[in-house]
Amino acid sequence: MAITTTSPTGYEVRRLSAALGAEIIGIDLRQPLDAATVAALRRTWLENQVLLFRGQEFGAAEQIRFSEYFGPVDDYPLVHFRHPDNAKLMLLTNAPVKGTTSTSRNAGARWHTDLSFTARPATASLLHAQRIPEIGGDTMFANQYLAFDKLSPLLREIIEPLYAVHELFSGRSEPLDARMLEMKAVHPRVAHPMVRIHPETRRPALYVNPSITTEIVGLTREESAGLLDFLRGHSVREEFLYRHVWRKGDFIMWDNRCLLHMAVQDYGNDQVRLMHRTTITGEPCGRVIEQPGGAKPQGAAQPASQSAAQPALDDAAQRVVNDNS
Ligand SMILES: O=C(O)CCC(=O)C(=O)O
Ligand SMILES: [Fe+2]
Repeated sequence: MAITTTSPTGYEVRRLSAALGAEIIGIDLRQPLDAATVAALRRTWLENQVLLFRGQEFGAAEQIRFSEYFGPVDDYPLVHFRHPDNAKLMLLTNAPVKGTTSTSRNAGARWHTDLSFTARPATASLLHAQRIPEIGGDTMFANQYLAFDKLSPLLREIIEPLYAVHELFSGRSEPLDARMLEMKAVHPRVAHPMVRIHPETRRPALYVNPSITTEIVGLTREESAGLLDFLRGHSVREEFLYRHVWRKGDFIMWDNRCLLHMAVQDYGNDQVRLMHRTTITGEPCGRVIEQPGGAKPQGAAQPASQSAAQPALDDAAQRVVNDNS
């Protein structure tokens, strides 16, 4: 495939790495876009998973307007990350916020996909670089279509029907503070398919969140740990990656349904990094396997998921729930 191509609506597309990503050249996001351009961008995004627009000097209103071309903008459920002046915007920074230590200063520091602790994981996340350290503070992305394709046919077949449990804050080694415990109570555990059929491209992608996937439904803890360990390493092999070195004014939109990402926290607090994030609400995916407060659901598991082809949560799922109580 050529490195640079021109879209039918006139913008240029320059590929960012062999694995994923495209820079869009020739669009000024301070202006509203027409429907044909939005449709073309959506196609380019689905083909490349990450879109990069450089040199975009716009404010919250323009970021929200652009985000809404791709779906409803979420007022982010992790409330402590919300921008203090605008619930549709997340503020990610290591600088103090209104005179207090920023709660988002360590956000996204491990490989993950956004909002997989809910049954509507984010479709897209969009990040606008306002202030960038002189060096460091990159963001890495890993293509999970490729991660799935590069498994052996037998392992693909084995994991295709499986579900895994995603649990908010489960990967943290430090004790949870009161606010986190409160958030955990309103976000019960969710079982997601380990291989997610992308709702738009219909391509299968590995869907294991290295930060918060705790176990595979129906396997013993030992079996589960072994397989998840392997998949955590496999899912971020070098040839699946793009690493973005930010410049002020860069605006990136990524697809959480087929990518992992992480913020590289290799800079000190003497250097300010400040990003504005918007999040697009996702399609229903997976099933809640506990109710808020940790209670078990009555009767059948809650409605599902990516397609009719996905099996319902069975007795094995219920056993995992019980084992954990
Ligand atoms: O700050 C970054 O580079 C990414 C943070 C993150 O995980 C996110 O915005 O979802
Ligand atoms: Fe994230």
